[in-house]
Amino acid sequence: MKKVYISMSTGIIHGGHIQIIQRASELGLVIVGVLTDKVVASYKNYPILPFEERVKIISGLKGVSQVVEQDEFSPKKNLMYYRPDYLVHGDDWKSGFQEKLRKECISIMNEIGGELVEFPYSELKEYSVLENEIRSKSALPDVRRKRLRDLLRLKKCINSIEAHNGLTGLIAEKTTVLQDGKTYQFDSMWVSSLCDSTAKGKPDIELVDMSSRINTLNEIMEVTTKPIILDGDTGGLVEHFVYNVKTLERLGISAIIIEDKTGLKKNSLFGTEVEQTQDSIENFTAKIRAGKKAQRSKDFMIIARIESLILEKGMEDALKRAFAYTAAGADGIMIHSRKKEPDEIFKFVEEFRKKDKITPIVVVPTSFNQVTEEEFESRGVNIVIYANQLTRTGFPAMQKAAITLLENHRAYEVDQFCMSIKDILNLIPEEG
Ligand code: SPV
Ligand code: MG
Repeated sequence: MKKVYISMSTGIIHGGHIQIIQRASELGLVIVGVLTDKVVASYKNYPILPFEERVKIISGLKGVSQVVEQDEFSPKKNLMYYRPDYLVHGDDWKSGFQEKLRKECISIMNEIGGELVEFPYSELKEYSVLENEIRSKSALPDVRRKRLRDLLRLKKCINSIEAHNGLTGLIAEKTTVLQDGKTYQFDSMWVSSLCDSTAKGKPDIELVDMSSRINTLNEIMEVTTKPIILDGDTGGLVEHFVYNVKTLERLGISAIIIEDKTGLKKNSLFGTEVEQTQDSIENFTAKIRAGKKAQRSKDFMIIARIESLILEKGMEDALKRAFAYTAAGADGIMIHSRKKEPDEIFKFVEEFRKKDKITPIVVVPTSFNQVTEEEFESRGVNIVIYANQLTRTGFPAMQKAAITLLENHRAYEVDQFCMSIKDILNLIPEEG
């Protein structure tokens, strides 16, 4: 009997899946490679059901002979091992980020003397409406809020990219890269105070108030499903913070990071060039405790950000604060630095991890930007935030276009930098 291989990630079985499996079983014994949770989370939303459940469901389907684990986005390893006669796939991977993978699979199948069989995706189109509907459920507050903790359980280190409006939210949500058989997407979004303020033409001094920050969050949440970490600046007055915690968790925000500064907040990357005052341990721990007490859901995270290194108060002060903040109930620690070299960040992580192996550590490598996520992970960091790169690349591109228009008194010269009208019209498809 011939062997047929299919990859599956779904947790919801609909008629379209049954149809593919039935057709595949007409070709031979069907082996289904079920994608692990980590792989599913790396190219689309966090799986609706855990791997073990998906295996049980798929094993029970008529026509499935064997279910195996697929621990990479590319089925390459399994194809080489099981050497099927047919690889079955929907033809929707002919374009988009999977195009490269398709070519690779064709050459593997040639190598092992097998063949790729593609089913027209158009026949399954009605099911994509159903899938979108199910996916949109992950944007609901209770589901989205817990995603950050889910991801932290699934991966040792996750990343986060800045988003400050619907469009940057969509970039954070959808950008996918396929590299060496693995897929990469951003795990979460960081709603930066710097970028939210900059987008409004305002300085980053806690001037953009919480109502306006919530408008930004809503705009992003309306078009995305990934978990959100809010840059909460100092958290404001304790009396206000407790209300804001409740509002944010009700919205479905996963975490707020508050920094241990007081008075007029200035951006940390100014360091000691401007006057900035660090809060006392006593006050800041009281704020953390009040926030944790106010919280209603179990998933929401309050992460304490330590400014000791930014303000040149020394490593000992940073560590003392870190342990005081976790003792007060902080769900994570963000350590910040504006040095180009990562040494003080690494030292902090090393010392903190000697006493605390579990509290998530967050870094924002804007200055120490040579360190890869893999290296941060190996040192014990759990969240890497790319805090401002979309704003810092988008702004000069727009400025260049504006200058070029003024210089040439027409739009012709700018056209070479522009996406096509067709692309901008199709950038955001209408739902339907
Ligand atoms: C932000 O993105 O607003 C931050 C990170 O707070 S930093 O700008 O590095 O202080
Ligand atoms: Mg900020």
